[in-house]
Amino acid sequence: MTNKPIYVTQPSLPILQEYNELLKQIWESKHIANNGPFHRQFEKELCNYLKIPYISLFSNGTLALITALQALRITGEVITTPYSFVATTHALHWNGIKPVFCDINEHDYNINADKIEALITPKTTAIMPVHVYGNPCDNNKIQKIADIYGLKIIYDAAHAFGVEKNGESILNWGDLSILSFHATKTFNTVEGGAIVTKDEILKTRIDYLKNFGFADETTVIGYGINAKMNELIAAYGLLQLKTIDENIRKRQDKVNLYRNLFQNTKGITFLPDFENIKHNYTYFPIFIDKNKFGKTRDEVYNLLKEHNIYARRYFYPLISQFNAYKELPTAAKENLPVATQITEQVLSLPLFAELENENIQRIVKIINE
Ligand code: T4K
Repeated sequence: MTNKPIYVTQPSLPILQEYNELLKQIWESKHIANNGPFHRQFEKELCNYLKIPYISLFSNGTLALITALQALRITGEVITTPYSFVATTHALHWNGIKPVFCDINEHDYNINADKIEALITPKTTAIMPVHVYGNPCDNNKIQKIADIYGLKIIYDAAHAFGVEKNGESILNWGDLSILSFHATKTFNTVEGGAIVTKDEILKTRIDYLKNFGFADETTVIGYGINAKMNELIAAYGLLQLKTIDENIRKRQDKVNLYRNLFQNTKGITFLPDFENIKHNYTYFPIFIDKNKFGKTRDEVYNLLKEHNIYARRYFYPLISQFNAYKELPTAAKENLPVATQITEQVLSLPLFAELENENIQRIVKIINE
């Protein structure tokens, strides 16, 4: 144990010598971008690992979200959650779509499916839920509403790499799911992202759109963008797949240790493992009720900082509280009572595979005392 700063996360990296070997191959072939051999292999291996039929790789999760909305030609209004990273709603804005904020559940902090229907208008074309902290949304209810009203579903599954329900990937839910492979995620490719689809033709469309819309040298099928993953990143990702299971196992041990150490702390709650779910342990958020705990979330956040420990308030403020969105009719706090309460209580504690148990004990001790 040292007194080095401890951040909310620290990326796991592939073994440098192994990466050098793959880089040598790239240097020899000179194929460094645009659907090269490592890119194709990475897509194939991800499909196997994630138990999904098709995936399109992206340079980051935000561009994957923006492109997913383009691919399905989503317009008008989209119902989404305010309790997420701001990229979720920004992707709507970049498509000229009006976000409609729906409150979250009290048990998992995902979009409250019972409140979606009341927000549907003639302009609604889709629902964009987020599997926040990798905990699966209530897909059955959301899909039923989408079917009745003829809406598309795009899951922001940025946190949900490898998450399964009853042995099946939750990435197969809805029309499309997007992933983030950012440095701060359980599975990282430095930066990166993906769109998961069950439809081969839709995958082709997505692949065209992420490459300027080019279907061939002279045909452009739409307003494409450049959002491709390059070969250096795809090779890095292939190596990350070798250690991801071990990485998740280590994270699970850390989460269990935190849970044990906090089990008798009055005023601090955390999310459980949910039944029949294979979790990926990307975050460890705690929720601090100041009336029962005696200190506010921000007091705890600042106290940890004094000890060189940098927890993060994922997700505070709510997206609906940012200047860019706060004037929207559904952004009012009265419409979002659960999200408004949770955003004031949340603190994501440091969690990564190499985090030492002694440091977890130290973090909990600082908070408990
Ligand atoms: N949808 C959702 C629901 C998302 O959560 C996100 C991203 C997206 C969409 C968009 O996906 P991407 O376009 O990002 O692929 C981070 C990440 O940048 C972002 O990817 C993530 N969600 C969000 C929740 O968190 P910051 O601003 O908090 O990250 P940063 O740079 O402050 O990093 C946190 C800590 O991690 C640092 O204090 C130290 C450590 N760190 C970070 C990096 C980048 C390292 O040790 N090494 C590193 O290289 O946003």
